[in-house]
Amino acid sequence: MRPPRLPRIPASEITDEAVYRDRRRVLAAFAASPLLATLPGCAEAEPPPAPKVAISAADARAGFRTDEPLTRYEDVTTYNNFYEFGTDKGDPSRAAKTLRTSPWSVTVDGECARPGRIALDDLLRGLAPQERIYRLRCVEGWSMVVPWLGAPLGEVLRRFEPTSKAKFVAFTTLADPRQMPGMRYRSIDWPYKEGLRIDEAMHPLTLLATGLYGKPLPQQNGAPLRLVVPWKYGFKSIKSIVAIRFSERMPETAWHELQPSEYGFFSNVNPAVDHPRWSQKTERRIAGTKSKLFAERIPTRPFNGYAEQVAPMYAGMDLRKWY
Ligand SMILES: Nc1nc2c(c(=O)[nH]1)N[C@H]1C(S)=C(S)[C@@H](COP(=O)(O)O)O[C@H]1N2
Ligand SMILES: [Mo]
Repeated sequence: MRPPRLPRIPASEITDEAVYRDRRRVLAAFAASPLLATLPGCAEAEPPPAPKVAISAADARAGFRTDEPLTRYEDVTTYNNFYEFGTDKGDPSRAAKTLRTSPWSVTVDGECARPGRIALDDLLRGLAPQERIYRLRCVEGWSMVVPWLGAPLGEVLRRFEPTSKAKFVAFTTLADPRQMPGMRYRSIDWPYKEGLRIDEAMHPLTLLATGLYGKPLPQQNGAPLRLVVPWKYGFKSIKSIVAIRFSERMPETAWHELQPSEYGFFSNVNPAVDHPRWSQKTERRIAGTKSKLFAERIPTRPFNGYAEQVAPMYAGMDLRKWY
């Protein structure tokens, strides 16, 4: 039996809808869609409460785990940004099912002693998946708490022996129009690109995720391999990575290229610096067990609450300048 179709939520309940529609407006090729996204994945009945996670003092200090309520699996996997599969939040979970994630290989090159194309299994060989419970703060003003599985990016990168010229690391998403229907819109200049400074890439909080909720990563969340950089706006957490390059120069990134005045290279979460078109002081936390998409509005914290762990990397930098 098919579950009954859920009613569309009134616009008044989704203030953030305006925000992401507004962001989407910069993508010139799109006709403005008057439709609200359908509310995905919400059950009729109240689901059982999320299990309370016990975290050690050491993990809390490192920022590896938070004891905030987890966002429900159903929401983490049906409320997505993955423009290669469409720009509505429900598009990726519908359209990405056909993304072939095996076999998968990653090309690593640039300023390193051991470049090459490597199968995913070899890339991660010997690295036991670690669980990290991170906040994810999208630049649009919503946030989640996600239990990821993955390997610290730094441990993976070290295997390629970056040289002293490797000041930055650039990442590229797969770009296959046959598998990615959203690519027919010339929204982003595909492939999606992201980058980190080398110290950010090597930071213990930076994760190469392969799973969530103890399961392999669903396609819509960036299978089989995606970045998670919890102190930066979500768009830095690039999905379905096929290439990694060490470089001496700061690499171009997809959102910066599209709108340099709105999306910088660093993009550290910063409530003191508004997006040119909306405030970043607060966020809607999608969490808990209530059958509603947006939970309460909470204050956004500098570096998304990871200041203690990452702020020293930016000492002396004018953070107001680096939106
Ligand atoms: N390749 C690619 N990676 C991407 C995106 C995208 O559109 N394409 N969207 C980004 C944005 S804006 C966010 S907020 C996160 C969302 O991750 P999630 O869907 O797993 O929550 O993925 C980021 N990574
Ligand atoms: Mo985002």
